[in-house]
Amino acid sequence: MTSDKDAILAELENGVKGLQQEVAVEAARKALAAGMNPVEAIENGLAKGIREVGEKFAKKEMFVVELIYAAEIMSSAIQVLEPEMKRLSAQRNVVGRMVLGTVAGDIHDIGKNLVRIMLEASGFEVRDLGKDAPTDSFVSAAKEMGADILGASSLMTTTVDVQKEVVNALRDASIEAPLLVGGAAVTEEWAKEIGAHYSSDANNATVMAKQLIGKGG
Ligand code: B1M
Repeated sequence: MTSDKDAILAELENGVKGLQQEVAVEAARKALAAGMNPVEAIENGLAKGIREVGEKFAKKEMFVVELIYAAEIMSSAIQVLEPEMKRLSAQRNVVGRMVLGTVAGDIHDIGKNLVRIMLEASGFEVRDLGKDAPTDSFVSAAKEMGADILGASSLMTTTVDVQKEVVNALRDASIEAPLLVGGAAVTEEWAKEIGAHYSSDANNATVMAKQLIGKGG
């Protein structure tokens, strides 16, 4: 049984890093058929593959077009897993309202989309600003929807500073809702330094978000 699971995780990882869309998508279907938790399939399979692609890209062993294709493959496999993610943590009552986006200058949105899926599944109404979201849009969306909490994702060392701009813009607009930050370039120390709250992954983001709005268990 464990070896079946390991084989599926390896196929998920290899489908992404080997740029084989059918392998990754088929492995996602197999993961569901085998009763695997979709979050585990993403974290221990697909995400391992895409991070390896990122390392190869950094070492100039892969081209940007391959990076783009690997990201597309990952997204299409996530689409297969998404309904089960939602079903597993489905909750009817709205626990809170959240504005979420990838900061200006940054177009990475796979992780942010996972965070949105998990938040929605655990009862949050989410206003998704998408990627490369202007700092002002965090403020205007928070006012419009009466957000209880905001979230800003950033994947690059060159765009983490923009999270600080979001903190400042919220403060200038007298918005007191907490800001959750995450993404590969973000650390707990950075979050503390800018007066935000850190979350390491999509699962943890839902736990943190609930705690921050006083709905944590
Ligand atoms: Co690019 N990229 N990329 N990229 N990319 C990185 C980030 C990089 C580290 C790769 C590398 O060189 N090793 C590097 C940044 C280096 C740096 O920091 N300075 C890099 C670069 C340089 C670039 C370009 C500049 C490349 C170029 O064009 N020359 C360009 C950026 C353009 C721009 O943004 N202005 C670029 C483009 C792209 C693609 C479009 C091809 C694609 C993104 C597609 C997409 O997102 N739709 C891409 C990808 C795929 C990556 C890597 C390989 C993988 C990112 C990913 O999807 N991971 C990445 C390498 C890496 O991260 N190690 C890399 C999987 C995902 C599930 O994890 O996003 O970390 P992650 O999300 C996690 C947690 O971080 C957390 O939860 C998620 C799930 O558990 N989380 C949050 C995320 N957001 C959160 C928010 C929260 C809480 C938790 O609260 C609000």
